[in-house]
Amino acid sequence: MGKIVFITGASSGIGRSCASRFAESGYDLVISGRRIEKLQSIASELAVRFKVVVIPLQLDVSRQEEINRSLASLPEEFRIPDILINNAGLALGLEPFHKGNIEQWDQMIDTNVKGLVYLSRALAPAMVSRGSGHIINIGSIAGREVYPNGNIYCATKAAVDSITKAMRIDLLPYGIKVSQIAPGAAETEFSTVRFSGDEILAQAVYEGFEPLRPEDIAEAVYYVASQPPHVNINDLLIMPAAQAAAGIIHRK
Ligand code: NDP
Ligand code: 8X3
Repeated sequence: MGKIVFITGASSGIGRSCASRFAESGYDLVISGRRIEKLQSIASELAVRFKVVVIPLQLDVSRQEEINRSLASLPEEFRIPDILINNAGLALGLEPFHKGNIEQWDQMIDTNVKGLVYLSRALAPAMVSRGSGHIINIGSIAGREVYPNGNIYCATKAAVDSITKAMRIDLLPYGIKVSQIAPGAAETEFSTVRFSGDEILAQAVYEGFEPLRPEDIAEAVYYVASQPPHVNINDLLIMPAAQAAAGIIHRK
C-alpha cells in the first residue's frame, strides 16, 4: 500500500491533473466529484497506466449530510489519507453585485467554502489521531484581489485563504501541514462552467495569451507535497507569465 491522496473535484481540470501527477509517482488515490462516470474512467486509466490503486468516489462536497456516508463506503485504509487536496470549486456568473444571481452565489459558497470545510472537518480527526497529514487547499488569485463582477467568487476564495491559515494554526500541534496554492488563469472547464456552457464566452477568456495548464498547477501541488518533513510551503501564488494581477492580462 502506497501513500494515499484524496482529491476533490478530480473529474476535470486541476484535480484531474493532480490525480495523474500523483499516480505517476506511485501514490494510491481516492478521486472524488459528482460525475461518477468520468471518475470511473479516469480511475481505470490511471490504475492501468501507473499500477496504483485508484478509487472513484461520488461525493458532492456541498452536501454535508452525504459526506460521512460517502466516506464510510471507502475501504478502511483509504479513510485516512496522507494528503487531502481540497480542489473542488467553481465560479458561476460574472455579473455586477446588484444583478447577482442568489442561487449561483449560494452554490459557490456551499461548494468553495462550506464543502472544503465539511470534508476537511470529516477527515482531520483521523489525521490528528495519527499525528501526520497534509491538507492542500486550492485558492486563487481571486482570493487575493477582487476584480470587477468577481464579487462572491472572489469572496469564497478569500475565505479559502483565511480558512487555510486558521487550519494551519489549529493543526500545528498534531504534525499536520496545511498549504494553499493560488493559481491565476488556467484553462480548464472553469470558464465553461462559469458561463453555463457558453463556449464562445469561455474561449474568449483565454484568447491572445498562454494561460496556465492544469498540469502546471498539478506540478506545483506535487512539489508542495514532496517537501521534507521539516519544510512546509504555506502559500504559493502561481500565474501565467502574461498575467500580472487579477484581470490584468497582456493579450497579443
Ligand atoms: P474545472 O471546472 O475543470 O474542475 C472543477 C472540479 O470541481 C470538477 O472536477 C468538478 O467535478 C468539481 N466540483 C464542482 N462542484 C463540486 C461539488 N459540489 N462537489 C464535488 N466536486 C465538485 O475547474 P478547475 O480545474 O479550474 O477548478 C479547480 C479549482 O481551481 C477550483 O477550486 C477553482 O476555483 C480553482 N481555480 C481555478 C482557476 C482557473 O483559472 N481555472 C484559477 C484559480 C483557482 P464534478 O462536476 O464532477 O462534481
Ligand atoms: C480563477 C481565476 O481570475 O478567473 O480563480 O478568478 S479568476
